[in-house]
Amino acid sequence: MRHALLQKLRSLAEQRNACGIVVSTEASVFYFTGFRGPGYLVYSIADDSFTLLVPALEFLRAKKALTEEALEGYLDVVAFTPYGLPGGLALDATDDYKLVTGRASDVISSMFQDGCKLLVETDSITLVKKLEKSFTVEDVSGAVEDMRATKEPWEIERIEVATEIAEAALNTAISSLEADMSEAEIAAIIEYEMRRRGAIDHAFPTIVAFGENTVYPHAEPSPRRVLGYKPQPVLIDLGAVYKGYCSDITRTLMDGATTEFRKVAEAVHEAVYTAIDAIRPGVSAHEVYEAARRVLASNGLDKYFIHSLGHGVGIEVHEKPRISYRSDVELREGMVVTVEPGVYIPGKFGVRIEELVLVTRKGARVLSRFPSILW
Ligand SMILES: [Mn+2]
Repeated sequence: MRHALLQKLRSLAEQRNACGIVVSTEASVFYFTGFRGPGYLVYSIADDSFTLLVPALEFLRAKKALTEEALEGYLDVVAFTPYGLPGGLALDATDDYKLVTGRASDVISSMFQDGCKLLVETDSITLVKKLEKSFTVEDVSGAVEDMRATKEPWEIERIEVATEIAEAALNTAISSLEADMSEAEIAAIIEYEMRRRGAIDHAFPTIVAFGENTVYPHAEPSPRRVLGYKPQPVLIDLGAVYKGYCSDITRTLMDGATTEFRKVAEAVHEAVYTAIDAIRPGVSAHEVYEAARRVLASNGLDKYFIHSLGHGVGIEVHEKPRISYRSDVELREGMVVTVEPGVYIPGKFGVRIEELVLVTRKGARVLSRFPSILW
């Protein structure tokens, strides 16, 4: 599985005539190694070797991750500690325990010849500044993001399970809705249900909004706002993390929907599916955005659509590609993206419907299965 991804890193180093690569964002280290935590994946062209450099306390967990991913022959784990461990190490008797003293940036620097070109994927300016003292540093964050944007079949399977978990939790939450329940209680039910069903975490703090709170795209669930007896719109945006991969879906419902709510919700629903119909490999992301916007405009609602249409979903809940009016990214087979137009009418209510979609060879496959018309 993942050794094919390591091969892509090796090719990148070769193409750019570099002496090596350092990958250091938690999401990308996880992508290439299956280890989630602080660490650095280092590739050296000179000895054609991959090293996962982790703080001493993470050593055993990193080893375990590599065993689980069948990466043992491809990648060495080395632990570092800035000042050494005063009590010595119970583990240093084992053959494979490698501990080096020094800061990560010094350990990395010692692996390469001064002055060579080093490719770096990081969000740490400190690391870049330190490496720049000895090497020509080239940022490859964009290239790594592009690799991650196209999903392997095993990644898609994980996203599908994360979606099933979120939808099961959503189903429980909707059936639990009662007049005396608060937004926070519904959010708590969702988070509990996702964990109970195998999610390791939520992909982002669950959004539950009732009534006027639905006008905020990122509403915060309140323990004081209860549903009550009067018909109210209910907006729920949730996602689970399963084996490191996220899901992301939104539904807006209303029991006893008003005519005005129904009209807006139907326009948003049409916008979602018109945009999904526009998805296929080779199409520009902004064209998909425009397809949704046109539907809202023909209903006089486009001025209430105040965010982008969607985003890539994978190890991170927001990753490449962005689907906005400015995005000229070409969609490719294997990308997983959200399609989530929303209409937020100040002082009244908001409606957002979000589907999770896989770009296929011919078009799009909607991964989210939960009914989208709930009024
Ligand atoms: Mn989203």
